[in-house]
Amino acid sequence: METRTNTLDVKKIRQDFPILQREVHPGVPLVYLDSTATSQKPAQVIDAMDRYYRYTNANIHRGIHVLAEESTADYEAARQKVAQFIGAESPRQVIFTRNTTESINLVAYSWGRRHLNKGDVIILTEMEHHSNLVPWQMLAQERELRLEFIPVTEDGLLDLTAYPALLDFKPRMVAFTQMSNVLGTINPAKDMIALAHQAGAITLVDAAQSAPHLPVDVQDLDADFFAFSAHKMCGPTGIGVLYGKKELLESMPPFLGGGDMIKRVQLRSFAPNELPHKFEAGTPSIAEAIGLGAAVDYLTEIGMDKVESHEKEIIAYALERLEEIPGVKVFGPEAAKKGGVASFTLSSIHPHDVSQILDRHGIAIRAGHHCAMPLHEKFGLPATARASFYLYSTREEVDKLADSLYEVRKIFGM
Ligand code: 7TS
Repeated sequence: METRTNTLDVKKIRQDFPILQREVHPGVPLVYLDSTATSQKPAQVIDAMDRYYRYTNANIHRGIHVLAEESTADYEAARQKVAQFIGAESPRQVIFTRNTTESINLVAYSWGRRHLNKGDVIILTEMEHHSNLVPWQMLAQERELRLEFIPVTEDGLLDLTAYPALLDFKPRMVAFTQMSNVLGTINPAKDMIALAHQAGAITLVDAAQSAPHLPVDVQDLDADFFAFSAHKMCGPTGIGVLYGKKELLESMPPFLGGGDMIKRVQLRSFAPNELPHKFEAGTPSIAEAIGLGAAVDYLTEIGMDKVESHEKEIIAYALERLEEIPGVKVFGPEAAKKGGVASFTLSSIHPHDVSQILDRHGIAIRAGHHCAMPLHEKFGLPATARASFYLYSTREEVDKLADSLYEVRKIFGM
């Protein structure tokens, strides 16, 4: 069994993930190839949350008792860890939200409604997840804004030759994904941001797929906003992050109103709290923040550069194995330009049927439009099957996927 790549001791890593020890049918072990949707969680994360509920549970920022103080300290320590993980100058620039979707909605709602007016232009790309499309569409409808799109090439890359002409429209915002959840394409975020800034635009990076899989540094990127979810990076559901530049966050009105986000309240008015609390109304996801902190510790100890190289090896091998299967077409660029995502079709077999047959072999993939309907339309497809990989994925699992796809062909008489 080939579980060690040049970079990671995958066998050892897999032992950290209790779910990877289970069988999904009698005698059939789980082959989890759906980490783009959500990653599995190591015991280190599960235990940190369990410990919190067993020994520390209390509401934060309010009680003057031991549990409340410990709980607050743990929650704020998690914020500090996240700040360090993404290279933020200060933890005050790290806002805890529910997920990437909420982070982007926060920016569209609060920054967008404060700063954008009729006729203003927003640039997006054709490969965006619905989370980085619909909030801008809602804002555009309300404010009569114009949305423009960087096209995607046949190879699944952004057609950046079209970008300068779009920047001539003097957009106010350029929002794009750093890694596509369908094509796996890694976009040149730093260059795209620099060009956007030269044109006077603010930038938002959808890092839902990049932060879990690549080393990221918001200051090096010079990103204005940067959004991601804990559940895709070994952390729990229910917590995400919005990073923002301080002066931008300070220029924005609160998103939700309620407890914790205020400094002072009178019957008819309020004064908002300091960053980051201004954007964290109500009791937050405390255990989840602590779980995210543990996930950051876990990934940091392994090393994001190693996670990235491991996935590069796995995706290169996966493309090699998939492309040898007659009838398989994988979408997106060559392995060197993408992360661990392989979306494919198998002849005219519906991806749901492919997924269902793979499930009999314990293989979990996703089938559908992966919340990127416009991108699928561009390629003239209602759906694709998608296998995605993470730090615990092995070459042996890729082999099982390939072998099972031959089975699918056989079942369909090919
Ligand atoms: N942006 C990208 C690029 C994503 O891949 C996803 C989730 C989101 C935003 C939204 O993240 P959420 O945590 O707010 O839901 N992508 C997927 C996926 O590909 N399959 O399931 C969820």
